Amino acid sequence: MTAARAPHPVAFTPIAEVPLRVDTLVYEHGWQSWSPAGLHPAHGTSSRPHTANAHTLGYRPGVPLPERGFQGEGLLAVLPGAGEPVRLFSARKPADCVPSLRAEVRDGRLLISSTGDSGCVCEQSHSSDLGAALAAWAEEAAALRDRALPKVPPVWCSWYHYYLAVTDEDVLENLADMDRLGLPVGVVQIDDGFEAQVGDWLEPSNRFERPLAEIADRIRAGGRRAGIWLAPFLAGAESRLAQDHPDWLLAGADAGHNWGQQLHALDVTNPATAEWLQNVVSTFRGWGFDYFKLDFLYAGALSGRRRQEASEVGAYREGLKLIREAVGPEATLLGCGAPLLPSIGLVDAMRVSPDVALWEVLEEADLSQPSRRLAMLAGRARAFQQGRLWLNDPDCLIARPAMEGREEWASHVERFGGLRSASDRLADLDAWGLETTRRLLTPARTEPFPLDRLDLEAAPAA
Ligand code: 9PG
Repeated sequence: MTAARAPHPVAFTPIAEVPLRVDTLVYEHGWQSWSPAGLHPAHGTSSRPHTANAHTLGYRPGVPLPERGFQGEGLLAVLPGAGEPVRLFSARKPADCVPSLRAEVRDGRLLISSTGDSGCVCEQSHSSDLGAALAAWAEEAAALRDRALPKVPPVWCSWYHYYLAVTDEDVLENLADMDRLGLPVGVVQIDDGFEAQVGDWLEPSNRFERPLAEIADRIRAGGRRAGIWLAPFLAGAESRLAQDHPDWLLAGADAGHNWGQQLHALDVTNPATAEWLQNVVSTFRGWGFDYFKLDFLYAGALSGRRRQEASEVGAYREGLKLIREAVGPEATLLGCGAPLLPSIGLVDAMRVSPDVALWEVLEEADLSQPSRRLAMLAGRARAFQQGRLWLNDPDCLIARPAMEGREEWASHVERFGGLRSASDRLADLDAWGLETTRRLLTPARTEPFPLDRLDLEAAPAA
């Protein structure tokens, strides 16, 4: 457990007031991939983290949430009531400044307030259709993207069966099974677990006997692309990276706690850190990997004392640009745990929800935690981003019998992905699992998600 830090004061300035009616709704868009997003009755209160660490890993780090009401990060909309136009508040220039936007009930009205100066926020009035308003916003924001959305083949990912215990043998077993079963997998992506430590990416864990370059060769020999998971802006306190190069770490920042250790963020404005980062990703590229699941990206946008003057969003975008420059235009970049608005234009695909889980935790959950139901809520609330900002990654299909609610989850993936990936040990699939995996593993859809299918439903008030 990390000790909770006293949040530094963050100033909110009122920017609008909306008369509150019984049917007034608020659309709240959280900071990063795992943060909640959804539509709520305006008199309610959205999800809150249960611990300081859950705040850092699932919400906007360092920015406190209001006691009651809502806080969108760079994007918040109010639906004043039947027939009234949607009022959409957003970052004017998401590559420069992403304001936090609050909606709170005050004296029978809904008060909207924002961080940042007035140049940072803008308000647009749209039709009374929320989906159309969000899609129009995304189409405008997509001006930051100067590459077309790439054709990404269907992906197999090691995470949701093997988790951290993945071995090179496991990857090869599934590779053989893809051929045996004739499954249309085009990218084999090794997830977390191959590395000695988070941060020490070029040192293998002792579960990998063969060099990663050899695994990539084996994957590519079957005509597939090789993919790798990295948390490029993180270093675990136990990593050699953190121990040998304390000056590469972002001073005064708390990147949270995971893998049984405190996490540090890297300061990519330090030229030595930038050089190391580019060397890591180009080494993987040289080994034959050209699909990168870039995870825990929130660490690149933490506040702290940087070597060179840069805003949080500016430093984050610089970090992603360094990676793109090193891997080249042909590689696919999938963001995960990633600040959403700050990533626009810099990733090809984006995880738009918390992790799916094999079964539901029954206690009333913080909405950023792994869960099928919560992944569906967030994935649906961010469906408008598909094909506009990036390829939406709804998270992997899990189709083996052990997956609770697998039919419902498969329908969600089929409807909302975007990127298509599957994460079972293929030998565990029964007839239904195999048929469903075969059917859902299509190349990523690049078309914008159709507006008439953005049926956002309001969640009951907390
Ligand atoms: C690998 C995994 C998988 C998964 C990612 C990410 O502590 N946390 O809040 C936490 C959230 C998400 C998470 C891990 C931890 O999962 O989304 O697909 O790649 O990392 O470690």
